[in-house]
Amino acid sequence: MGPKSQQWLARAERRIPGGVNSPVRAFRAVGGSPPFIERGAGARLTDVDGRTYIDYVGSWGPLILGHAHPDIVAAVEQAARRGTSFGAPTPGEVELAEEICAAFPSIEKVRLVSSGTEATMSAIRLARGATGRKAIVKFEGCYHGHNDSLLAKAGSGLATFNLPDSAGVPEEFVRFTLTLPYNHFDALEQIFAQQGSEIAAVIVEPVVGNMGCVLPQEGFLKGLREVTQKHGALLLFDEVITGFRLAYGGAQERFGVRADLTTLGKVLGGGLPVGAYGGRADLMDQVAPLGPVYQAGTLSGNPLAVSAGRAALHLLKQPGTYEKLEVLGARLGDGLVLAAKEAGVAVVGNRCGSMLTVFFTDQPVTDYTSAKCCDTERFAAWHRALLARGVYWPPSQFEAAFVSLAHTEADIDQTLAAAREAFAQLT
Ligand code: KE4
Repeated sequence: MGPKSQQWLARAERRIPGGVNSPVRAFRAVGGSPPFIERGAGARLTDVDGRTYIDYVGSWGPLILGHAHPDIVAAVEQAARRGTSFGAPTPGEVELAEEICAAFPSIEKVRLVSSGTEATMSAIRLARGATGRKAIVKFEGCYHGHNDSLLAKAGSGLATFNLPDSAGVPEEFVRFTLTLPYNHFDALEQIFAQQGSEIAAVIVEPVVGNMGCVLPQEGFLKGLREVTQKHGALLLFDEVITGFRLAYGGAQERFGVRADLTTLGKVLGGGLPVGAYGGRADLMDQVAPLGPVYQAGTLSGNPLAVSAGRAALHLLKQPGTYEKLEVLGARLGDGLVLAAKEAGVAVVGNRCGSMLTVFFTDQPVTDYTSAKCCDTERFAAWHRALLARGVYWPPSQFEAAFVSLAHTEADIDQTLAAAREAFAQLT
């Protein structure tokens, strides 16, 4: 990290916990310190020391169109000139809601909020309010934001309720959360057989980004759909990462499974703060002011964020978008696995479209237990070597990397050259 970033970090740490406004940005998992970013343009970031990087974090998913896309910048500029926030309904929010419902057939009505956490917190509350049930099932390794009731980890036995996964969360707040292993359908069937009548919803990342990229095994999502239907529980797809990323209609379009409730964020905001939760009208009509489930937000549907989101979706709707992301994602993912093989480094590459992870292990990664077998020290060394060569890779083995429409094949090839050298440095 350059001298100016070091100065900024020292100054930041005096006033911001860890010097960052979100923990993963502190680079604790990979050692070293984070470069402080001055600007982004297309597929690249430039730090305060003038160093430029090819960016595969993409702000953790939102920047699928690359940084400072001219159409998005123009939309935000125009919106700002008309006022930044009114706390009153605007036509843009209606048009964005219509666009979301057109993209996701399972979403008949939608509420905009300002983050993914707000979206999942609200959707969980709605699921409980609509079903009158308390229990929520989640999966180990899936992250749905920092809602108290979801900062939970599996207790001693699968059927036992959870333990808090953060200080400050009373055990009572996670008493109705059940955590199961991802891709283990038998454990899910067992829980529903025992407690199905108490379960309000199952929340799942249909393709996981938060233990690194892990794909649903054949039949897993369809099984979730069937078992929740059978027991009167709701299926909640957390598509904050996958929505508009894996297809215009997200994982639901890609895998052909319809959720009862869906949460969105990241790409939906075009890089500005937007989250959303939506689903069947009979459920959404239970949300205030129509129904008894309360949820509110000063900046929900904010005109700037809405304008950025609408500009982003307009661009993503263009023909060929997801084919291009698939080609770039495959070039990068396959190239990285080959580069590791040629260097004699054991890795497993998981990829779905333009989201991917290089796991430093020689075993398949299908759930959190197998993800945790990775050699995180080796990943950290590889990450540092990439950064030194101008490639900005997510600073955690347990995060997904993202390719954008701004990346070119030349960028991918430059990345693969840097990766070959970084792998060689490990042996
Ligand atoms: P936010 O509250 O951070 O906007 O969204 C929470 C969230 C919900 N659901 C999924 C599937 C998510 O991935 C996230 C947030 N993702 C993390 C990293 N994968 C954001 C990065 C961070 O925490 O700084």
